[in-house]
Amino acid sequence: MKKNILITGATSGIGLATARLLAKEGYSLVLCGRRTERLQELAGELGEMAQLHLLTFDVRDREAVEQAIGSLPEKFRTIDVLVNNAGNAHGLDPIGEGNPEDWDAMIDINVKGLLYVSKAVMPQMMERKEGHIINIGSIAGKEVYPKGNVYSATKHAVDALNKGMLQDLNPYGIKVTAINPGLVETEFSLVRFKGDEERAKTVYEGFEPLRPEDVAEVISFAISRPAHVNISDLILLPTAQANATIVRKES
Ligand code: NDP
Ligand code: 8X3
Repeated sequence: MKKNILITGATSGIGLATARLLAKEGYSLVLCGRRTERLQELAGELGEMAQLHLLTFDVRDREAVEQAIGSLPEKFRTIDVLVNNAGNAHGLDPIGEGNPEDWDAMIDINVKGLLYVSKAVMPQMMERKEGHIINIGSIAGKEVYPKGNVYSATKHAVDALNKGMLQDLNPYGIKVTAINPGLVETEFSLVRFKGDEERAKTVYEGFEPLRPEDVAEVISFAISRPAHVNISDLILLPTAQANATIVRKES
């Protein structure tokens, strides 16, 4: 039987592209996000290809996370793969000018949200001594770039949690994978710049960024490795990007 995969942040960008690809590949999917309408649209698009279940919750709300994942029907209750993808940057400011509400949002979503979802899913994997957790980190979790301060701190936390999960879940035979992309053109910058489309567009101008589908292919590859192979930590960059600060742009 094909694996059952839970994806957070399936309403947009990397999560959406991953849902589309994995549905095509015949996996059964639990698709999560806050925007119910988008989830329903996606179900309309993918429903004939794959078995789907939709969950609407905010990863910041621990009770809602527990309730949603606890309410999964029998058919979807065994989660073989968890893709911890939900997350965003909020703001891009020097630390002294940063907005504490943005800091709270990033810490609550990118770090605490990832923990809450993992906590709701891990016990059944530990019981079965089988499973796979894929954490979407970032190049910003490996290096810090100017004004990236708190976003980068949250992604460094994801990097640390990935390492911690690798160690603590090792006795249970659970695979743990971090995929750390560089610049991917999604709604990420639109969210970071609070809906400013012009500013968001400039982030991806003058070079060819990753497409969300590029990341989805790597997620699918990690999932489809044989039982004895685990991709533990992977950086994926557009060819034009050397690291967190160097991007070759055409002027
Ligand atoms: P998008 O903004 O396109 O997608 C973000 C997804 O996260 C949406 O589906 C959104 O769903 C979900 N999400 C955000 N906040 C919450 C919340 N509070 N509760 C539940 N779900 C939430 O961005 P990306 O696809 O680019 O981002 C996906 C992941 O990839 C993030 O972790 C990001 O940090 C990481 N990443 C992105 C890179 C990039 O350059 N784009 C590079 C490296 C890493 P909804 O709003 O419906 O809840
Ligand atoms: C997203 C990549 O460089 O915009 O994690 O922070 S970056």
